[in-house]
Amino acid sequence: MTTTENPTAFGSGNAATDKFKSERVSSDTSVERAGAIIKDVLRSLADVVHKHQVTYDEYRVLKQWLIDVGEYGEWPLWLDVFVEHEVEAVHYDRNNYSGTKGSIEGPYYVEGSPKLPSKCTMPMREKDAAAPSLIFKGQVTDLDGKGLPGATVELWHADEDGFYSRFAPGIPEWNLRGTIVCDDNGFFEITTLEPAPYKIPADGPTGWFIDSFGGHPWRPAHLHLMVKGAGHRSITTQLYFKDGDWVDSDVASATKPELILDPQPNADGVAEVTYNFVLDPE
Ligand code: MBD
Ligand code: FE
Repeated sequence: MTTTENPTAFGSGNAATDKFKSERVSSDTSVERAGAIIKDVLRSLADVVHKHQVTYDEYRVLKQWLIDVGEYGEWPLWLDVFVEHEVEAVHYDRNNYSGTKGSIEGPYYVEGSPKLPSKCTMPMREKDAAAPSLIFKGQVTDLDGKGLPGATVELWHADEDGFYSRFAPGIPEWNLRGTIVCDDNGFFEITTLEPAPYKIPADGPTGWFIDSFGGHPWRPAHLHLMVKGAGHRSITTQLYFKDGDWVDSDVASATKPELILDPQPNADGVAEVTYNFVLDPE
């Protein structure tokens, strides 16, 4: 290919929708529970329509926008940005987790990333290798601080331009994605790069939605993680960078004070940070 494709809302949206559709999800929700939830959703909508005296023009604009979100494939994006953090909070509380805090998965996780040894460098292009490196290391432990042998740390994050492999054109399939297999004491040491903040695409319905109320479209720079250990509950979380842009105003409301990294230059001048993951027993 001789031309460079630009990422579009339509492209990343539909890639996320295709990925999600391939998962075939289900839930054992009873008819009674579904009825209770759906009635409350409709009651809340009714309250909004009356409270704000919503007009027919506004209703039709909503209808068009809902159609657009679907056509651009942006339901995974919109829902994960505006709704998932509430579901994640309920999940963490109702299951009485007491280890490392979770955060939202977001639309860009891909299962089955290549396995990497406990000390590794993330798959990256020359262009990524030229960006400032980050050494991210730590240990996966149980609640008593005992290392979990062979725990896995799945890591995925945006590149230095804020784009994710698989969801933006021209990036190798598993770029900046990997499943790190920890050593016999649960330790890992990953060399990667500090990702850029993520901007919701401006040329699609999620971007228009944010513009319509004068919001900003940014997520702070972040690492996505899924951490698993035998006999322990998996966690999905994210880590952010101290004093980074948008850490205090994430469009996806997914930051937590416990999830902020503060990398410092090591003896070689490379930014390095240690973060330990604590998993609850099953
Ligand atoms: C992201 O990178 C992300 O993590 C979320 C939750 C939503 C949109 C883009
Ligand atoms: Fe992300």
